[in-house]
Amino acid sequence: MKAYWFDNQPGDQRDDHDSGKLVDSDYLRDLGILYYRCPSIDEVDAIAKERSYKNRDEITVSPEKMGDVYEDKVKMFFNEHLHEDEEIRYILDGNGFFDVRNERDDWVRIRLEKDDLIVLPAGIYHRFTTDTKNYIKAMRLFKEDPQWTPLNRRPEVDENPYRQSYFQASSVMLDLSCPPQHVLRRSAGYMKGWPPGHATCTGIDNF
Ligand code: KMT
Ligand code: NI
Repeated sequence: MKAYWFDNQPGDQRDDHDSGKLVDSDYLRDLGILYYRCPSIDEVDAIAKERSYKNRDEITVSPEKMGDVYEDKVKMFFNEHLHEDEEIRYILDGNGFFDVRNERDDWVRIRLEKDDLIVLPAGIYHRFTTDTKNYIKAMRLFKEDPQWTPLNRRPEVDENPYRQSYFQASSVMLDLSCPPQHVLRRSAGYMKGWPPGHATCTGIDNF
């Protein structure tokens, strides 16, 4: 796993788009994202059990497997969307990128490889793409069936109750007086966990 700020440069979605500015796993946690390295399926099963997951499937995203619909599928996965439930993705082979939005709508790009597992919280806006090797095999784990649907971003989805609760939880650390180029520091009372503690602007440059 490697996480960094998306460079917002034009080009193929499958290019790295690496701004060179890393994002650490504490920051991912503040967004409600959990990351685990799972060299065996036992660890995946344990996480799934603890978080009450009931369903799973496997998907191979590649031109070999998908044929003519591959390009359309990859474009579809790259539409910004959310789910009304948590989603777990466990990478079995190949590589891919999950892009996730922070509270300011900046993109964090998370590059995943074999044995990486991420948990995306309900209500977080995200999108997915393969990389230039055009191959990933992943296990998708779902809590329930009905909420598998991706809800593409649009004004009424911004008002969705799952979006609203996610946004409120993740914005706890947002100090609106802090310009984006400055580092936010969490309050002394900050406890590890979700939602994160309050934060204040340090006046120090981010990058
Ligand atoms: C998603 O949520 O966009 C996906 O599940 C993409 C395919 S999983 C590698
Ligand atoms: Ni999704």
